[in-house]
Parts: sequence; C-alpha cells; structure tokens
Amino acid sequence: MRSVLIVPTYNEAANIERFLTQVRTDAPNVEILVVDDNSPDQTAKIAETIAAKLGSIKVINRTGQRGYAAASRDAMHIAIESGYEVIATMDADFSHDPKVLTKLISLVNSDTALVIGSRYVPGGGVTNWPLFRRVLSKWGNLYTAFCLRLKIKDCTSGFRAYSATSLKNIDLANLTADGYAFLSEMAFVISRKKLGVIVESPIVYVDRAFGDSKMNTRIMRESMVLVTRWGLALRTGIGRKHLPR
Ligand SMILES: Nc1nc2c(ncn2[C@@H]2O[C@H](COP(=O)(O)OP(=O)(O)O)[C@@H](O)[C@H]2O)c(=O)[nH]1
Ligand SMILES: [Mg+2]
Repeated sequence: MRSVLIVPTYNEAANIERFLTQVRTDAPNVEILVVDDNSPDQTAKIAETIAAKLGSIKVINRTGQRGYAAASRDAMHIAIESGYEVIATMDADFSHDPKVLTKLISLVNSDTALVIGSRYVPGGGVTNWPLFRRVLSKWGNLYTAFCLRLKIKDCTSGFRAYSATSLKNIDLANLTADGYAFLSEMAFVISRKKLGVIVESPIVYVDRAFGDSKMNTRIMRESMVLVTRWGLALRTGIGRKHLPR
C-alpha cells in the first residue's frame, strides 16, 4: 500500500538529518512529509537539503500559528489529496524507533482505521523519562480513556498509522485541539464515528537525547479541559455540538 510518514517538527535541527536518514534506511518504501512551523533553528532548511539528497521527502514550511495539531491536520489533508493509502505519524526526536514503522503500517487493513504504537500494552514501555512525565502520561491516559469511553491504553502516543479511507470521513478542519490533545481527539472521533478498529501494537518509548521537548503547561491544560468537556458532553448532552465530527 502507498504509505507516507508525517513528521511534525519544531526546532529539531539536532535530530532531523539523522532521523530522515534512519527512516529511509529502515522503511525505504515510505515517503515522508516533514511539516515544520518555521522553526527558528532552520529545521526546514536542513530537511530540504537532506530531502534533495534522499528523494521522496517533501518539506512543508508553515508560517501561520504554530501547533502540533494544526501542522498534523494540514499534512493529513495533503496526504489524503495525494492519494496515499496509509498515513503514519512519528516524532522527529528518536522517541519513536524508525525500525517499528513498517510494522505499524503493515497492521493497517480494510478493517483497521488506526494502529497506535502503544507504551501501555504488554511488551511496550517507557525508558529514561523523568518521573513527572511518566506519571502525567500514565494518569493522563487512564483519565482520557475513562472520559471518552475508549478501550485504549495509550491515546496520547504520536507514533501511529491511519488508513486514509478512514481519515477521509473526518472533518479535519472542524477539530479543535491545538496541542497533543489532537491525538486523543483523533482516537475519539474514529471511535465515535465507527470508522474502523483501533489496534495497539507495543512500542518502547525513549526520551529524546537532543533538542528540547515542546510540552508545556498550556498544552497539558488544553488536554485536561478538552477531554473533560467531551466526557461531560457524552454523559450529559451539554455541549454536544462541540464533540468532534
Ligand atoms: N510542526 C510542529 N511540530 C511540533 C510542534 N510542537 C512539537 N512538534 C513536534 O512534535 C514532535 C513531538 O514533540 P516533543 O516536543 O518531542 O513532545 P514530547 O515528546 O511530548 O516531549 C516532535 O517531532 C516535535 O518537533 C509544533 O508546534 N509544530
Ligand atoms: Mg518528544
């Protein structure tokens, strides 16, 4: 199946060249769409240089308001329009192992809408993350699954493969998250619209060695607020019109 990997980047100059080279080695048939938010550290420029060398890599340089969600949605829109059948996503900081990419892609089929590289199923895990991030992620996931009534252990993993057929049924422009809440929002909308099975495949997440995390309190707060609001709408009907479609 024709597959593309979306890589949202912001200030990943220390990782991007090695990352793209590694993905090309480990998943040679997967085309790549880097979606950068005009990173001050010239990530897009570095990506363009390596793209010219490796081929089958497109770099989108966004200039509007930056955000993981908006960048991912723009890239998904482009990927759908370009006719890819599987659309994968991955972080550029080596937290996600490029060697696992082809496995996640291979699990997408006509029944499966989304394959999540999951830290919280048997065989999965997290190494060298500070205690605060571990607790936040684990409890955040338990809370998200409870609020959204999802039987998913890792709603917030950005290492994924979607079937394009399912994505076509989502009104991406209508989604509301700005930050990583986008990941829960996508799982939620796929489940609500019954677009297909959601499968979790174990991954071992490794904290980045280079560059800085863009996680901040605003992004954490957004996640809490949205998930709580959607959970209340599901149970009480209040704010139902704000549920993602
Ligand atoms: N385009 C874009 N990418 C982003 C943005 N924020 C984070 N990313 C990318 O999303 C991925 C995950 O972000 P990261 O900072 O590592 O988050 P963490 O792993 O949760 O600490 C990385 O590839 C980042 O460069 C953003 O605002 N715009
Ligand atoms: Mg990271």
